[in-house]
Amino acid sequence: MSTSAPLIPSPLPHHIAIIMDGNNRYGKAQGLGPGAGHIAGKDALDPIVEYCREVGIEVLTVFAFSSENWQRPPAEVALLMQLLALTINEQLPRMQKYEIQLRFIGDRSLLSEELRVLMADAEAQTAHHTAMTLVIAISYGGQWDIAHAAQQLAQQVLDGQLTVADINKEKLSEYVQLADAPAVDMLIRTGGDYRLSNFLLWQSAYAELFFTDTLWPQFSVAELATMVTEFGQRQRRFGKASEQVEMPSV
Ligand code: M2E
Repeated sequence: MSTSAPLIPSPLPHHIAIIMDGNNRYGKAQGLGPGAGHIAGKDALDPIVEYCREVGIEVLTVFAFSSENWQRPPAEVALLMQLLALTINEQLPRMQKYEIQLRFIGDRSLLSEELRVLMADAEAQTAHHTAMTLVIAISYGGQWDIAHAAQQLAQQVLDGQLTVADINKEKLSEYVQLADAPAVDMLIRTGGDYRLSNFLLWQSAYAELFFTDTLWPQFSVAELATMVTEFGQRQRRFGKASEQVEMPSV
């Protein structure tokens, strides 16, 4: 972690989510071998985590592997799975040292037993940390998340623990991933596309969206800090008209 404390923008987002896109294009542009872009992408995360922890972001969630990524070439999927295991082992000592809670969201049934054990152990070893929460979305999709929550509620109705009338957005919010975390209030996508790509659809209902052409391995703390500053300056209306919302005091 750096020694000079960064200027802290205000108000801060409570929960930043990042779609880390651009690894493959970065690798090709740099003339690197297959998978090298993902390795560069892995290493790009550390300074971002460090900045978020230092300025006081409560939760940082990153999209490491989506439900749709299973359709990528088998060799790339295998490499990403290996890279995930390597990264968890690499990151765990840092999480311990900086008291960061490590959590994973996504459909674990599609993952290897080895990766599932590694994830569960990392979560158990860091569950008591309070400096910040780093969430890694692996085999995750927003539509899977909502369907998975609906399935659990339907089972509770069948089991007589719930009535159909009990099911509303508050109840559903208790069953989606990260139910105990603050809603995503800032969602960033690198790599130049303007899509949510099925990431945290429920949790990001009111998120401020930020897009950048920067490829993920080249995304810097400076660019993130600029975005976080802009977040603080945006008028946030939550569906109300401008006249109903106080402009933030200068
Ligand atoms: C990550 C995974 O493209 C992905 C390759 C693996 C590393 N990565 C990017 C991650 O997002 C696990 C942890 Cl513990 C941290 C970061």
